[in-house]
Amino acid sequence: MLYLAALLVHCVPLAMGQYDICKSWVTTDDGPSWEFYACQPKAMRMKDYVTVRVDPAGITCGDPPERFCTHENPYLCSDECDASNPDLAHPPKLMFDSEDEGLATYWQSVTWRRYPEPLLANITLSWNKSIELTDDIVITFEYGRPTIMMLEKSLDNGRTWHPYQYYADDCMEAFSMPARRVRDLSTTSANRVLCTEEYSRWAGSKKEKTVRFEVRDRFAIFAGPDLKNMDNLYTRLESAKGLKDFFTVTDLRMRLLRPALGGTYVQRENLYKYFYAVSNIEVTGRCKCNLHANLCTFKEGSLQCECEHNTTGQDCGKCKKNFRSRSWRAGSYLPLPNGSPNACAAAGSAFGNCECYGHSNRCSYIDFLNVVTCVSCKHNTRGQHCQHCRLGFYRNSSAELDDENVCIECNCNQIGSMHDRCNETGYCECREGATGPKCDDCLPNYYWRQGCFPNVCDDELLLCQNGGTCYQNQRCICPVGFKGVLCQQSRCEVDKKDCDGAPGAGGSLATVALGLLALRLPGWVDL
Ligand SMILES: *[C@@H]1O[C@H](CO)[C@@H](O)[C@H](O)[C@H]1NC(C)=O
Ligand SMILES: *[C@@H]1O[C@H](CO)[C@@H](O)[C@H](O)[C@H]1NC(C)=O
Ligand SMILES: *[C@@H]1O[C@H](CO)[C@@H](O)[C@H](O)[C@H]1NC(C)=O
Ligand SMILES: *[C@@H]1O[C@H](CO)[C@@H](O)[C@H](O)[C@H]1NC(C)=O
Ligand SMILES: *[C@@H]1O[C@H](CO)[C@@H](O)[C@H](O)[C@H]1NC(C)=O
Ligand SMILES: [Ca+2]
Repeated sequence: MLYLAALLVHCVPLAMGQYDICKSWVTTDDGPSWEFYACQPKAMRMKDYVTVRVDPAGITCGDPPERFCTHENPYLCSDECDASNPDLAHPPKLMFDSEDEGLATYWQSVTWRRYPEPLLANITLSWNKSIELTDDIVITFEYGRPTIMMLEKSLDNGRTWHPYQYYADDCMEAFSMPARRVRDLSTTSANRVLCTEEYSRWAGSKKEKTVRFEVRDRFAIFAGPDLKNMDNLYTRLESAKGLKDFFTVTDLRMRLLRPALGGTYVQRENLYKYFYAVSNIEVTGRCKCNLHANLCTFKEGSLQCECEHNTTGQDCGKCKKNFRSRSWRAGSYLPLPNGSPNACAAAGSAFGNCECYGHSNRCSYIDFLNVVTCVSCKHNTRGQHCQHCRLGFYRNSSAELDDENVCIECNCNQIGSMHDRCNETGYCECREGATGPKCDDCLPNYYWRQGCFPNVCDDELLLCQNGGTCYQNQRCICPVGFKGVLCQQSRCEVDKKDCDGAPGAGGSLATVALGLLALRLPGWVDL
């Protein structure tokens, strides 16, 4: 009780915000020691760490140089884009620079001179790292916002993509979706993918420049309008299935599908005023470190969590070697306010002194044997400490005991082997005639046919006689007039009527021929 009281006094960290520190040095009755907490890195301006790709090739203006005009000045087409002139070029990197006071710098697409072919462009942002969004994504368009666009996200470094939000001046027409607003979502629909008309209508190109993905409005569903009740948000992020993942991305893609039209229909006689121009893309978020790190650094071109709690990996997604006495778990925001670190533990440490080599999360006390044993060992292990392989599996000699690959399936051939168990080097126990580590081969002088059978005939010792041919070591195909396993018996030897009763001359001719053959093969009579 005294010990507990001491803990309570000391374990509240001197935190500036929530989940800021991963550990602190505290003094208890047992002396000083580390206390561990769930922790996460601070939110950052993610555009500083992004790689961008603009598709298709040739969509960026200026190669060859071209003129464009604006919706405000549709017939004064004196603006010029020229990729070879730094003052007139509009490369993708200008979406991520810091804007000086005054003039905006922007990426710009070619104009819509190919109308009515659609003017399509993809802007793909990649971090090569899972990011948790903490604020709105804000995309700033100069000269008007697209009338149709889509935001997509990937969670696996661009292998698969999912819609994140649809934007159109008419959602029904563009995407067959009803228009919705994020502000109208409820606690049960906070992670709904919707189509919004709020950012696509023409309002004059200078007035409304931004397109948003509203992270704050979605957070506010749980944390209140000023995000004051973050505890409630963190509780929801922990408990509502898929909510945390909804705000997690490794990549984002803006699919620009139709440019600003200046509030009217497309005027074919002046297509130089239709194009995309993006001056800034603001993405605010934090590295996803599974609540095992409070620092995230940019190393060798990628963001990397500085993992604590004896975890490792880009997202602190696994336990360090020799710290796998239980399975890896993400830290938890709960219980409030410090959460649970769910740290990885050294092999042989705590956990009721029951080592499970990371193959089980649970131990149980067996009363009548007076032992503590691991429960439901995973990765095909078994035993009190999950230290053995299940029957039908054998120990992977190149893997540590705490490796997920520690047990390899025996994979014995079902027909060739006695059972599906094997010895420590993976050798199965073979039935008669079978061989090989998995018993899927036959010994010499055996042939495979749903198992190994001894050869009936072959080319060496068990030759077919009297011109018979050996068929797949299984039987001799005998010429007319002979029979027996090796064609060793003449039919007329056995049954006289086979010789005399044979109708026509063919039969007797054959007998003569075979007789001659027999003369050249002394010894056959002995058989
Ligand atoms: C944009 O990306 C989507 C997939 O997310 C792809 O289907 C489409 O072809 C791309 N468009 C262009 C213009 O590259
Ligand atoms: C992505 O990050 C991983 C881990 O930091 C690194 O090994 C890999 O080289 C990076 N890939 C690219 C394309 O930057
Ligand atoms: C991680 O391992 C080190 C070295 O054994 C140990 O001092 C530390 O307490 C461990 N941390 C956690 C959170 O278990
Ligand atoms: C044995 O373990 C090593 C190390 O984990 C692993 O790379 C290898 O794939 C495993 N072998 C088999 C056959 O599973
Ligand atoms: C496993 O069986 C094979 C074949 O019988 C044998 O060569 C090997 O030495 C055995 N390994 C062990 C560890 O017993
Ligand atoms: Ca810019």
